[in-house]
Amino acid sequence: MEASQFKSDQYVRFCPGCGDHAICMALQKAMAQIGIPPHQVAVISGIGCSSRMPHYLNTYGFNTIHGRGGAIATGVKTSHPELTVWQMSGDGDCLAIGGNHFIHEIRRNVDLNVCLFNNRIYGLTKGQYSPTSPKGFVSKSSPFGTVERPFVPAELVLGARGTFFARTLDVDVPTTVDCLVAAQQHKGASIVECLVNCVIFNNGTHSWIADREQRAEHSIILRHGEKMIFGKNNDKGLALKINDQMVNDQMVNGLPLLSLIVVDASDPRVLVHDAHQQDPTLHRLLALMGQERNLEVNAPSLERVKSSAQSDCQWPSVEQQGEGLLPIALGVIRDVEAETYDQAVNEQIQKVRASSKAHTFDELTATLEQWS
Ligand SMILES: Cc1ncc(C[n+]2csc(CCOP(=O)(O)OP(=O)(O)O)c2C)c(N)n1
Ligand code: SF4
Ligand SMILES: [Mg+2]
Repeated sequence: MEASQFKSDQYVRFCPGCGDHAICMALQKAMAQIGIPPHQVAVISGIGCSSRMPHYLNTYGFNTIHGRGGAIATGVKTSHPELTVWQMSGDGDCLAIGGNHFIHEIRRNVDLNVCLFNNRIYGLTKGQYSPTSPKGFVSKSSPFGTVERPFVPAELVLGARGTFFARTLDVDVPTTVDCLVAAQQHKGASIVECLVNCVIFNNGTHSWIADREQRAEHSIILRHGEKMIFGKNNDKGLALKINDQMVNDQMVNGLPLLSLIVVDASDPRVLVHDAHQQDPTLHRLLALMGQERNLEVNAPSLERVKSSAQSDCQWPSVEQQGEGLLPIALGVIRDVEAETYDQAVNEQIQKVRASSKAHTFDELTATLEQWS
């Protein structure tokens, strides 16, 4: 199929330069690659700039109410399991007003594909801070800087026992397409965090990895079965460190602390990515890598990190480096199997129907116990 078959005839109202344009294009490409015809696809959203996405995709669609896309998408998938259901949601829509629906669609493992557009701002309502804005962020609704601790979406997904999590970047369309295709192939709730730029109200929010010169040094694309290698010369790798030399200080309930470190790409300790590992310990470490720079506007590690960037990304030795210098993970971080809610509900309905004495309303009132 062609991407053009998934393009609607509607005028695209995202601002020129908005990262949502690129994700829209990646969605059309991914849908064509997946090959499920438009009439078997439903795209559900809440409210926000990113939630306008159903207008631009030539599929069934419903631009619903703020924060409720997850509840409606759950209903669509459960009542029409034959449909492929996507949910489009912003960081405000999904993590503020819709936070409760979000965690429960993940916990239930409803077979949905969720694009979480994280521009760390409320775009549509003109620039208020969101649950992913870093602490200290100055916005229309926080003129003196926020005093709140932000969410790391990956942490929330894994905390809700998520079975699929991927992270991608608006300016990297090929990786976005790969993540979207993998999300659709996964049976269960697939969350793809799309890091998007709001050129009007939060320009450059992801420039640490979005800027072409910095991206190779500051991010890593994880691929199942492949070595965790990154850097503009592919000269760095990720390895696991157990703080054995500090065991006495850092033992937690008898367990040593685990951390990821950057080593030379040729080091035999370089890890191979296993997205299908049920145990989420390593997925969590990978998903949280480099995230402390997203937590605070003036994160203590940032000055150090910035000065290393200015000096053309001179990475310090393993002994010198702190977690702030680990790259941000992109690609599919977790993809594990588990029973889905929609399948379980429908199997239960079949089972109850098969053993029930009443199959019509008349039979129900005539043969079974009645309530009034
Ligand atoms: C019940 C309700 N409360 C508040 C709003 C106002 N509102 C509309 S969109 C939005 C936030 C949008 O931010 P986000 O979800 O991050 O999407 P973006 O525009 O950044 O893509 C808010 C607060 C609303 N439409 N409905
Ligand atoms: S306000 Fe921001 S998020 Fe909304 S369309 Fe414009 S650039 Fe995109
Ligand atoms: Mg937003």
